Amino acid sequence: DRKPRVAVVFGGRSSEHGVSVVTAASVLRAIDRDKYDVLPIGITTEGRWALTADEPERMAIAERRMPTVEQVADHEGAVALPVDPASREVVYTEAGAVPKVLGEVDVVFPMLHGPYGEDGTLQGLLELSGVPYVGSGVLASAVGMDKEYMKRIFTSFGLAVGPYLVIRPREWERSEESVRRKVADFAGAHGWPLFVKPARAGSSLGISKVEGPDDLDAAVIEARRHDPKIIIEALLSGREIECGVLEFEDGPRASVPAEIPPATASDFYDFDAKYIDAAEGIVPAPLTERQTAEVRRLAVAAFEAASCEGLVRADFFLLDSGEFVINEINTMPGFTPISMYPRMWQESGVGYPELIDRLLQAALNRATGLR
Ligand code: G1L
Repeated sequence: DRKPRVAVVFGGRSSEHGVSVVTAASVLRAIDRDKYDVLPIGITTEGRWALTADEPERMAIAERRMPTVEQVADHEGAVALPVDPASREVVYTEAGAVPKVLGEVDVVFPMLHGPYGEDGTLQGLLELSGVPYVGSGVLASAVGMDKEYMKRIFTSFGLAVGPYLVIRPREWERSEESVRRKVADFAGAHGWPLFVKPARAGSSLGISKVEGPDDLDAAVIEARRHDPKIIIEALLSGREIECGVLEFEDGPRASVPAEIPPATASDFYDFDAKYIDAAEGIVPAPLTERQTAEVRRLAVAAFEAASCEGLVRADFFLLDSGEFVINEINTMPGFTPISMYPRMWQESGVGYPELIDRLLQAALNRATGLR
């Protein structure tokens, strides 16, 4: 009886290429080789797909430099798949090559950050290829990437969100002046500072804290470099609480929650802090039993609201009023053994190898096609 073959797809043309390689190394180390055959597939910084060496020790940060797929792709026996997403021509003419390789795979563990990775597009390719994959599908991935639709969905499912304002591409292009007025009204209601963010961005890039109207234009221009649609959020005063949700055989369950201390939380602009200094998080969060039960209920509700699959990390603010407000969900949270999501599950009795096994089992048990 053949072992299921797992393709771990990592790297990619993202500012967080290195984070993905380091994370894939942890996953490659932890996957149970008695139970699964593993096929590491790296995507280079240029967008070339390659069957890479199954050598996680070569995928570590060395001499203060992030690792790249190129390091493991250039080994003897490496195969560059004939797909180059950088070139339209090759994608269209050779698109069949991806399903062909993936056709020999039972399940994909996608570990790509940002656009074309966690936004639902890769998930769509895998749907078309008929290959099951770990984590959320097309819709939940796309929702998790778009801060506007995320808030709209939470609101419609009765989850409280903080005050926000969306600036659509054409609004800014037609009249910067009317956008400035709209923002001034919003600040009149909710106060300064405001956070100006690209509506769809995988990391913390393009985010500014704006103290007053004079800094608005620069912040909008910076955010628009990452996404022409931007979202403006009020500052919420409260504690930052996170909770992991994992799909078990009988449905999703919430982990113990964690608290991100303010010093780390204010490093929002530094994405290294988000992934590498995750060790700062306090697990379990010092909350009352009622607060713990409440945030776990809300985390599962957020998972269901967005139709998530496999896993999600739900991030909340606990306001001074005692109310939990959902900030965002992350369908592909930081996933090294010291990242918050695995740490929250460790503390809940599910260790890293078991976590990976449960995610693979959930993906393999899912019917492909309509669900
Ligand atoms: F496949 C999972 F389990 F859904 C999954 C995949 C990828 C969980 C978390 C991640 N995370 C990452 O790949 C990343 C944080 C390295 C970049 Cl998004």
